[in-house]
Amino acid sequence: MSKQTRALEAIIFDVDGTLADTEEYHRQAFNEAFTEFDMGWHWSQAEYTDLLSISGGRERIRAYAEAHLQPGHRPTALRELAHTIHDRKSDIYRDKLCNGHIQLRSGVLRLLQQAKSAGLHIGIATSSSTFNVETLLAHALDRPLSDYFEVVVTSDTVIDKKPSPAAYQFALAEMALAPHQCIAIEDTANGNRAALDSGLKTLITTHPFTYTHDFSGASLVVDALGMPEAPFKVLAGNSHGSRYVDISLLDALLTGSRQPVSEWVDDDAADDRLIMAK
Ligand code: XBP
Repeated sequence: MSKQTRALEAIIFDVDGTLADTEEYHRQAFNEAFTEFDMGWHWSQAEYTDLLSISGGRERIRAYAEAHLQPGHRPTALRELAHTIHDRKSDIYRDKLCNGHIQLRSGVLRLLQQAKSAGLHIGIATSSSTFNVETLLAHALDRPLSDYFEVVVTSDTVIDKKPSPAAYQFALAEMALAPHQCIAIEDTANGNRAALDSGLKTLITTHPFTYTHDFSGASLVVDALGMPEAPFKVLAGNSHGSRYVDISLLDALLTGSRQPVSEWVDDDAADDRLIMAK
């Protein structure tokens, strides 16, 4: 089998619902903040499932307030109210991360370690805040965040939230890579859209809050990255005979055919081989 130049140079991860199942922590934090502010609001899991169609907690609160407060509130007042409640919600969320036992989703640490060993670029593109990401990964990762992620794009980096492609475009620019060299791993329709509109192919890992989302255009939809001893369930797309997500499968999603990682050569070696062949 001729050696094949690998296409995959980077993996860009979403955070909430992708690296870890954090959305239930977020939902509880929203509700505790609503109680503290005596808003009379409570987001059930079913309601939160719908609300996850809005990226960004502050935007989620403001949209809900516009629909549930008595009319006549000035837009600036609604914006300030959402901002104040969201700041308190974020403090409560981070306390939950610090006092809970949040873990990375199945297969995430295995894939991070494999990608790092293979010299791939690894990035993050999220609609949540840098502080939230740092708090989550300080408690869920086995090493400092910077040991894995060379780029972390958050709501503090770019203003526009998903489905805007801004976060992925910023991450690509920071890594100086072209979209065709990267793949995004996401969990929501907005995240899938944001990555696709950035020119990236996408792998979706679903969970109860978002499995009903429209993932049109995704290369593969599975219920988790999976492990050799706990394979994923394929919900849509071509898994190329894989039972769990590894860098060889991610490369196959970019190239259309699977090559064992041992068959990979990097671009420089491939160029040298081509020169020799002339
Ligand atoms: C998920 C979001 C966030 C979280 C809540 O971001 O949309 O809004 O639900 O976090 P992503 P905040 O999927 O891009 O990681 O309250 O900090 O927004």
